[in-house]
Amino acid sequence: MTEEDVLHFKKHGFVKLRNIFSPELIEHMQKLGTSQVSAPSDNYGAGFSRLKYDMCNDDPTILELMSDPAFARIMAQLIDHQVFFTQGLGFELEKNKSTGAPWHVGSQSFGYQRREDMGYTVWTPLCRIDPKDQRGGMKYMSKELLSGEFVYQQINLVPEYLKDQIEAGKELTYADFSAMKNGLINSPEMMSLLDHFAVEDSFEPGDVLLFDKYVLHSSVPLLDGPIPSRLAYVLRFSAVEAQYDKNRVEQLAYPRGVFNYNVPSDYNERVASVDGEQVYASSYFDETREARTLARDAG
Ligand SMILES: O=C(O)CCC(=O)C(=O)O
Ligand SMILES: [Fe+2]
Repeated sequence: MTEEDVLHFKKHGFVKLRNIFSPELIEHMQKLGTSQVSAPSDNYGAGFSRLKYDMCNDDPTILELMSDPAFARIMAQLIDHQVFFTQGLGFELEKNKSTGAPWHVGSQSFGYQRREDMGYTVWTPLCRIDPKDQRGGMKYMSKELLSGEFVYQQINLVPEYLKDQIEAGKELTYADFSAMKNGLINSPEMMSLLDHFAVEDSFEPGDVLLFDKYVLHSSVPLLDGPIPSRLAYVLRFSAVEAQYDKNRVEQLAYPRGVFNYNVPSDYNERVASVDGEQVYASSYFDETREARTLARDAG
């Protein structure tokens, strides 16, 4: 990692880092992934062939990584404040089939914290990604050009609007809700605009993309070629000082009841309970708090 990487991350909100994870760890993630991802059970995540939320949130090997001096040092150089590992996820794209996730921000994965609290993702594809050939990676937008922070606000307007519409007798479907939520940044015009300015990197196994929660990003479908499917292992991190946002959690949960769909995780409900409480201090983490915390004294 170079000084340039640090500046790139500060400026754009994302940075691709080479050779971060060992072949052994990649193999471990592959094993975890292959055994745990499963076909989406309903609308949520339908763009993926298989996915899994809460994939090994407490896996000992993954937790060991947090006290790995080299990894902790890299994260500390890039991120200005103390963070802790919250959640693991797996996303699989099938060749010539899966569309993955459209343009979005981590409004679900960081749904438990306030909009202004920081969250970070380490996205790790478990196979080679060549954006000039078979593709299958991700594309992302520099925060300097367009920050996705407004999407957290926009999405949080939807549940109350939905409720009022339903109370006024409108019949709404999951598709209507989905369009209200994702339609704005995935309209043909906005998609063309984002696609034009997006960055799509190449990856070798062991390389990662670090991005913060305001970075707009989208899956890139896996095209024809020798790789049958692409699995990515995803680590989420939260700032230690982040506070529980109960209203956000309830807003996110509301449409689920209405349209009877399942988000593949109840993490946001479980992780804390009192509005404004420090998530890191919640009893949910009593057993593993130390193990999840990235050391900052590693230099
Ligand atoms: O792997 C993908 O295609 C999507 C991953 C993603 O959206 C995320 O990690 O936040
Ligand atoms: Fe995402």
